[in-house]
Amino acid sequence: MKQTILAGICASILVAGFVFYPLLVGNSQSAKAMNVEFTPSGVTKHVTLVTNETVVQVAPDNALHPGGIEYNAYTFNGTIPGPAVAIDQGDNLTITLQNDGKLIHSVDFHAGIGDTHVNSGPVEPGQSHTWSLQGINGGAFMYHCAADALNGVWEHIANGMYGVIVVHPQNEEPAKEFYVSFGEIYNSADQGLFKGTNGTVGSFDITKFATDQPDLVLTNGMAHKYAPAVGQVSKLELNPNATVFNVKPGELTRWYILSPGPNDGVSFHFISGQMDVRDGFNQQANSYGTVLMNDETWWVPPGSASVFETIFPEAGPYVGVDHSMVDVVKGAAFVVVAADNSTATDHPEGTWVPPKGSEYVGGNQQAEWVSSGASGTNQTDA
Ligand SMILES: [Cu+2]
Repeated sequence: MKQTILAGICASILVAGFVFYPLLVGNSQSAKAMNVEFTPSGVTKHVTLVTNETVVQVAPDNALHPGGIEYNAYTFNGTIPGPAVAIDQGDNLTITLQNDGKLIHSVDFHAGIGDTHVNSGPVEPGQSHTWSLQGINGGAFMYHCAADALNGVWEHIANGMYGVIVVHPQNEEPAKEFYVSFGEIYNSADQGLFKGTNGTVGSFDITKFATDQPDLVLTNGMAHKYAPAVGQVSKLELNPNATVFNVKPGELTRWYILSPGPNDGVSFHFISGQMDVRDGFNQQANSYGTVLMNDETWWVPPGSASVFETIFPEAGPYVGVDHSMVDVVKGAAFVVVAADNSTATDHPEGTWVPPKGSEYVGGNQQAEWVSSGASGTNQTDA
């Protein structure tokens, strides 16, 4: 009976994909139609995304997951998530999708508008495809694999094929910026909390997926990646190799929070902090938008990214969490330490985003860019 229900669900999604896919092909919407004002920069940047199937460690060795957990992931550039891509509003971005894997992969860039700018279309093993989009709206947007014209898109996202693209608004203020994605893992080998997988490398579990029972919620590819421990009197070690976020008390910080799902969103909150939401959909102030000031918790729905700004006024610890508590247990928390000795470049691994005006395109990745017709160069970020 359960199999029948699952087959029905999958068939429904497939039918929806087939129905909607032709509607996505064809006319592009213009920036004018979106009522957005910006100045084309004349800059073209280029990023290469390489797709593959890769075993990734998704949970550290701790009491919750004895021995740690490895998983048969699908990846952009070998990691969950893929590289954080950043351009400035008005830039053009040329994307090359190169498929080094054994399965059909693709990519869908939410920052673009119009099918030919958003979707690569299916790229078969050994093939590549290059296309471009323009950064029209400022903000942070998801990109993800769309599999073979949506057939299997749920599995490819659940297996790790997602990332963020930041379009820096033309009126953006300088700030120390960080990127964190929260993504679910549905693992056929995971026997649950305090049990783990006993060394088995599991794969996508469609029953757990269809019944909304993720085993883990990853922060930039690993549960509790940036959370060393919980508890003061009774301490539970979460990750002995964790790195934490460092900021100066009083400095402006900006957070790009990606909620790739595939099913659940993120109730984002800073313990001991409040934040301003900069999602850009309220244009009453400017194209950047000033939506909510001094908010406590903000819902980032699955399939989107939000931009938050906050100042940590006092020295000491703060914690960024998905305030859905089951997700905290499954990995969705990270530690921020405010201290005067923090520097501008002391970002934890995987959290750096090329800032506005940067010559770099991808965080922690080789980046290529072509400016106003000048020749491209290969760069590696700091
Ligand atoms: Cu894929």
